Amino acid sequence: MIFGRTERGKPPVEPVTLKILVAGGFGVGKTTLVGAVSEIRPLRTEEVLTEAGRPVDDISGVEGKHTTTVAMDFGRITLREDLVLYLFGTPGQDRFWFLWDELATGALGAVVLADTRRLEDCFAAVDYFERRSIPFVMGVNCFEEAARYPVEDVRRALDLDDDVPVVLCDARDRESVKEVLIDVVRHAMAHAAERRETVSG
Ligand SMILES: Nc1nc2c(ncn2[C@@H]2O[C@H](COP(=O)(O)OP(=O)(O)OP(=O)(O)O)[C@@H](O)[C@H]2O)c(=O)[nH]1
Ligand SMILES: [Mg+2]
Repeated sequence: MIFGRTERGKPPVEPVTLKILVAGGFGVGKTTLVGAVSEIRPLRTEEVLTEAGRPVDDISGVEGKHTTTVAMDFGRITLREDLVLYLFGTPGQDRFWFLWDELATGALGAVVLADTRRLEDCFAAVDYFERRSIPFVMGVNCFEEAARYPVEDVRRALDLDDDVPVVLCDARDRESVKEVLIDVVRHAMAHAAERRETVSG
């Protein structure tokens, strides 16, 4: 190595780093998703759901849940030698909405996770990204206990545009989550190219 050059004379690859948000309703598996793919020990900000929080934290449908994200999840995954994603998981509860703008700054795209048993919980996240023209992919986290629906039914129920990818996934499974993240990058790239065309054309 001489001043950053490898023996073969090629400069070392400086990876492109992209910021991706992982959003969605309370308890849909955002923290699980970041933890499943991150190659660094994910940073978590979990707090115990307490009796005192019961009036404000609606845990119906996620009774088995004992902790919740209060600021963010952070993880990293190298998709290719020259492409690294930084993942930012948002808090799922309404009382943490004030953090979203901070987290969304500079994001290339997002995954909105949904649980078909509580589909309406992701309306707010969908709305948020649509309003700001941040490209997102809808990831349907397939919990064993939940009924399976065709992706087109989910699209219709959420009134998503035709170009928004809807994919079934398992937030606990590294390969499955990787596929979703690749979809986000592809979708965001297509979105950016389209925007450039609109501006120049
Ligand atoms: N069966 C099943 N359980 C899952 C799956 N994904 C997450 N879980 C479980 O669901 C619970 C909630 O997951 P979290 O990852 O904490 O959800 P979250 O979206 O980060 O929750 P908040 O930060 O509180 O909004 C945990 O107990 C997970 O183990 C899944 O795909 N299948
Ligand atoms: Mg969480």
